[in-house]
Amino acid sequence: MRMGFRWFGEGNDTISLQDIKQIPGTEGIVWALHDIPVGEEWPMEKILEVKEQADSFNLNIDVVESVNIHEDIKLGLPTRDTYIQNYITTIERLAAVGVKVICYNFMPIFDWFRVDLYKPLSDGSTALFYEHAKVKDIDPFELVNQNANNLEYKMPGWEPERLKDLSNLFEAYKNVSEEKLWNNLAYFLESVIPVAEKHDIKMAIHPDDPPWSIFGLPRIITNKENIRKHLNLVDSPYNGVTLCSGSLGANPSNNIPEMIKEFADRIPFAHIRNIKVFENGDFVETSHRTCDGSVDITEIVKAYHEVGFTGYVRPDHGRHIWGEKCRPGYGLYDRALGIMYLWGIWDTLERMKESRYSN
Ligand code: CS2
Ligand code: MN
Repeated sequence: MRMGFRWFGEGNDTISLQDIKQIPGTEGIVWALHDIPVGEEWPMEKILEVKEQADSFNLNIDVVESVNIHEDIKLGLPTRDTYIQNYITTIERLAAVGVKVICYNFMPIFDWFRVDLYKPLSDGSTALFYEHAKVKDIDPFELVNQNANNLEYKMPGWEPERLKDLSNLFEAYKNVSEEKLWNNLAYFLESVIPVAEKHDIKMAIHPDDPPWSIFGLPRIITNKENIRKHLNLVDSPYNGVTLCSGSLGANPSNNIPEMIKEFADRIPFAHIRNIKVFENGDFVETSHRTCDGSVDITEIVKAYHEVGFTGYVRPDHGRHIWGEKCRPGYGLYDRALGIMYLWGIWDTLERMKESRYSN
């Protein structure tokens, strides 16, 4: 597996490329141009700027997360063709600088959704927290405004220019059933996958987080059957999945090692992280260690090892520990610890494999 670390860019992250370089076994940054509004083409000079920065630390830029999808594409509006064209231009430019994987998601309006970004844990750290009952009852407008006003950093999908449009967006999604969202996804894939094939760049959809409908909005990338359905919409190695153990793991009936084995050759990129799921449906982010949460990280790494995974991987959200001030879920310390845990399991499995052969 090839380890990467998400980086939000110069001036947009508390973490430096030098910090990332010092995490053992980390080859690259997982990056994006976060200041380009969704739907616009990514300017080549800005892409090259990131490449130069990464090059100077000898870090690769092979994985982009995310090139976000304009709502008009998800809604299936006539204007989608312009946005798809812009998307294609961005794919071509990214391919030209050697990008290998583009992660994206197809969640209406919101990206990952939590109720509390700084839930205190018993060890004195804080972490992202999802409270099932609250999400069922709360008015999304109230919650979003609270969070948008309080945040030092923009949350993914919570960009102010989109939030002011929130009621129109909710209105527009009233006409979009799950089936329609599937059709709109198929339309998008049919346009972009041939381009991805031509330029040898893999498209990898991120599962919905949490993997169920919230606020009455459709969500479709939620479980094994639906991932299979997605992969079959356009049956190409360039139409893949970013298998995120934390997003899928919020539903305890999702068997992630099973998915890794079934979809092995369609997972160009993996997110590995743990969460603790409670009986009432709440969940909180924990350290990556298996015994700290509900997701069996050991079994997951073992499954990747068994299928001979050579794709890209990154740790995902971590807790905020040691007093670190950082983007919610994206501190240096807990994610760096996560990487060491993943390598610990991986290296042990490698050693066991070698000794099996030598005995
Ligand atoms: C996710 C998303 O992995 C993550 O951090 O929670 O924010 C993810 O980056 C996007 O959904 C991918 O498009
Ligand atoms: Mn993820």
